[in-house]
Amino acid sequence: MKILITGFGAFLTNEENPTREILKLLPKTIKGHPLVTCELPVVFDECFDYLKPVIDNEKPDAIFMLGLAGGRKAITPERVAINMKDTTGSDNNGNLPKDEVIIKGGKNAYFSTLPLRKMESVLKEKHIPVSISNTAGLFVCNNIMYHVLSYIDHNGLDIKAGFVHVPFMDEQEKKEEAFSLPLYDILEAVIDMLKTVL
Ligand code: PCA
Repeated sequence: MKILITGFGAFLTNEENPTREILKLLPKTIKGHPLVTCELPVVFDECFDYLKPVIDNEKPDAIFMLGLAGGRKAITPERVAINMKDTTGSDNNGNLPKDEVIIKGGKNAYFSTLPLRKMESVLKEKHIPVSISNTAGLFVCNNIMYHVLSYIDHNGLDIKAGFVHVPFMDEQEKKEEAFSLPLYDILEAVIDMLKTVL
């Protein structure tokens, strides 16, 4: 079973992104199962133009997408992606969509097909803060999650997919009071969640 893991780099005021670091630190395999990583541009819709050929070439069995949600106090597996773009801060290409659908005529929403409760329980057992989130926001993370689940649906692909937001890492610059976790704790949490997918 092959898992494709995606992450993002810098965006808005975040000069670093723990998900980019995680892509660099992940092993090449888990229990003999290959992991493939891909850093995506923080740009509405282009993020999927970039990822689509990788999905077509790699033919993964699962797509595990990661992004930073600075300010959150836990690892948050996302339940749902919705067909909407709306933001007050621009993406890395200056796009500032307001009340725009992602795909005209597309379904309103898609649910994650990752094992959310299992992912939650393995992290709870290790006392890593975790909670299932019911909104991935309306910025680029929701955008990539929606595109990927829509692509899988429209092409009848046998691929499990979903998104997980992570909090700030201790190692990055942020407002002092903002919650953060050590990068290696986030990495361990990601590996534990990947094991539930395998
Ligand atoms: N987080 C942003 C986009 C890139 C990232 O890591 C988001 O939550 O939409």
